Order: sequence, then structure tokens, then C-alpha cells
Amino acid sequence: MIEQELTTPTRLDNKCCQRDVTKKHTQTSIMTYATANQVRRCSLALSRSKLFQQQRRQHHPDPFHPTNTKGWKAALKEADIPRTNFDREIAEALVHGLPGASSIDDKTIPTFSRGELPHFAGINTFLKAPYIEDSRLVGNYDVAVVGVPFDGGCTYRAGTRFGPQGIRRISALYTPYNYEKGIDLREQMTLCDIGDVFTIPANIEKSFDQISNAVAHIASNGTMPIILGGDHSIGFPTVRGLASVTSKNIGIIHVDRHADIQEKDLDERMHTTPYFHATNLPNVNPKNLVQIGIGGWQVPRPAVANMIERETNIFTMDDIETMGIDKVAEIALERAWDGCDAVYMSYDIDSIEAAFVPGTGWPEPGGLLPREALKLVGLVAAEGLCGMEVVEVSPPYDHADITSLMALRIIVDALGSMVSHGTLKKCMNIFDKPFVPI
Ligand SMILES: [Mn+2]
Repeated sequence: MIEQELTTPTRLDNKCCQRDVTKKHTQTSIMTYATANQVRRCSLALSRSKLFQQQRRQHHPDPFHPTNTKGWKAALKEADIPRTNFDREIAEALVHGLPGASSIDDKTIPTFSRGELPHFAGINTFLKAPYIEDSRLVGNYDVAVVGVPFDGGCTYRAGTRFGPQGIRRISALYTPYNYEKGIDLREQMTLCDIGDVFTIPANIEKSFDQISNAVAHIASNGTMPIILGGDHSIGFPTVRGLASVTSKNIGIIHVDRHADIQEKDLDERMHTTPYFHATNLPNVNPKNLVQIGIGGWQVPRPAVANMIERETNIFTMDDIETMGIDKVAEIALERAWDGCDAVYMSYDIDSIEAAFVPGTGWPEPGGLLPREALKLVGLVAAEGLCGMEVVEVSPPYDHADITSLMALRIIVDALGSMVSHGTLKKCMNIFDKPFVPI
């Protein structure tokens, strides 16, 4: 109370002082004379104010100090992250890429670009991760990125066969380090790019078999598959592949504007159908299917009866708005994990507001904002995943790679969340059955 009484007039004086000092340079000599008096008064007030501020600081810590921000704390975390793998990459680059020209001062620069730098150069694997030509070596890595270039399940505009290319291309933009999380994927996990599944463009079922085999191969090696779609029809064969190499139950968190749970569409298992077939698998129960973001004018009516009959967990955008992202994620995790040993995340990029993801087959306004999507993904992944896919990125309809970038961000944020929560390998011990190819 005393402090307030003492400082309030000072603040007023300061205000008047600042205003009048500005005027001093612009107004007439009479005004200047008046102002000069005020300036003297104000400078006295300023020194009083300084004194009071100092006194205040002795008793009450200043509510803002640069070192109190999360931004500052994040900066301090960087020093704790090792540089071992980065240093190894540089050493290898100088052997494989030959030392750089003598005119170059930075002696870590090779002649041929190898590893991360420069970002615009090199062969475009996902996040510049090593490409494994020999797919049998996938078990040497914690995580494998696999492309599924397939759009045979598209019911409107195609182009997702270029999704893996688009996501890989823009991934060259990223470093493996995340400032706020204080993590470096290069140092804290191992990642490879196993290339693409050989899909059969004119045959959905043959492509499904190829996809299930590829995913089952990766998972049965104890490696987490990250799948770059492809249209959402692949959501069935990816889960079928995982479910085939485990005796355990798998829950699914499905983020989408569309329900994708019809039995058939246009007489085939198109991208509107994966969760009908996935929840027919013996170890994938529809009560563990959580569908987030569903709504708008593109949910086909035949899907609705199946959602009701199977009692899936459905959250519309309104539910998200009412409950908030944290609550939705909490309930989603409870439902997906209930009676399960692992959870798979299927992320349809069209769950995000259409303005941010023009490069997709069925854009729908009114979806998640990017920050909401990233928060949701971080919360879901924090509990651990046995794999994830990002589907429906269609580069032919994209602008400035914005949709591919969003898909990339969802993947690296999920990985980052698992790394920072120590849950990256939590689900990978469920794969206890041998891989028997279809
Ligand atoms: Mn969709």
C-alpha cells in the first residue's frame, strides 16, 4: 500500500515527462520554455522513480526477467544435448565426400555434399536420414520412414502418389534439432529411410498386400514404421501389417475430417473405408478406435451407421472447441489404450483447416488450426506409438510445399514428443509374431 502511494505519482510524472519531451522538439518557444521546466521536474521524478524501483527490487523480484522465459530455459537445454552423431557425420563426410577446397576456411566442409548440409543439396531422403538400400537392415534403426506412393483409393482428386516425394523434398528444410523441446533426433534416436513400397497403381488389393508386407517386415524387426501416404485407403493395410505380427491388441487414434468407415465406396475399398476393415481385424477393436475432427459436408451417410453400430469414439470440431485439445487428447488416450498394448496414429492432413493444407484430395474448411494439430499430436505421441502414418498429401494441388511441410511437422513433432517423454520404444516390444508375407 505504501509502495503504491509512493510510486503512483511518479508514474504519472514520467508519463507527462515523456509526452512533453516529444513536444519539445516540435512546438513553439513558449511551449519549449514551459516544457523545459517540466523536464527538470520530470528528471527529478525519474531519479526518484529509479530509487523506488531499486528499493522495490530488494523486496519483490521483478515479475519479468529475460531468464524467466521458456525461451531462455530452452536455450540452456541445448548445451546438454550431445554432438556425437553430428561429429561422426562430419568425419564420415570428409572421408566419403573428400576434403573441401583449400580456399574454404571451414575444414568440416567436404567437396561432395554428404549429410545434412547444405540443406538445398544432396539426395532427398526423409530428413537426410540414411537410405537403406538393403531393407533387411531395417532392424538396425529405431525408426524407419517408408513411402507409400498410392492414390488408387482416391474418390475425387488424385495425386497422393506424390505425397512421399513431397514430404521428403520439404524435409530437407529441417534440422533434426528442436529448440523448445531441447532435443536432437540425430543424437537421441536412429532413423533410416527405407524408400517406397512398390505399389500397383491399377490394383488396390495387390497394393494393400504389398503395404501390409512392408509394414509387417519393419515392425517385426522391432523398428517403428512411419508411413508417408498415399491416400487414406492405406490406413487398412498398414494396420493389418502391424496386427499380423503381434498377439497383442492395438488401438487407433485417427485424426480426420472424414469418418472413413464405409464398407465399400464405388464398389472398392477406397480411401473412405479403412476403419471398417481395420476394426474387423481380431486384435483391433472398434471401441479402441478414436476419431478426432470428424465433420463438415463430406462425411458420406453410409459411414454413419457403421460408426454407431461399432460404437467408435467420435469427436467433432465442436467437441474439440468445447472440451479443449488437452481434454480431448486425454480421453482419446484413455479410450485408445483401454485393453491395448500399443496405439497407432493415423493422421489425415485434411483434418487441418483447408486454408493451411490446399494440397489434399478432399479439403474441408473449419478443421484444426496448425498449432492445435501439433499440440494434439504431441500429447497423443507422448504416451508412445507403435507406428504412425500421415496420409492424403497431394503435391499436385499444393502451393509452396505448405501441405507437405505440415505433414512433415506432424511427423517430427510426434517423434520429438516420444523422444522427450522417453516413450519411443515403449510399444515396440509387442511384435512377438514372425512375419509371414501375404
Ligand atoms: Mn480425410
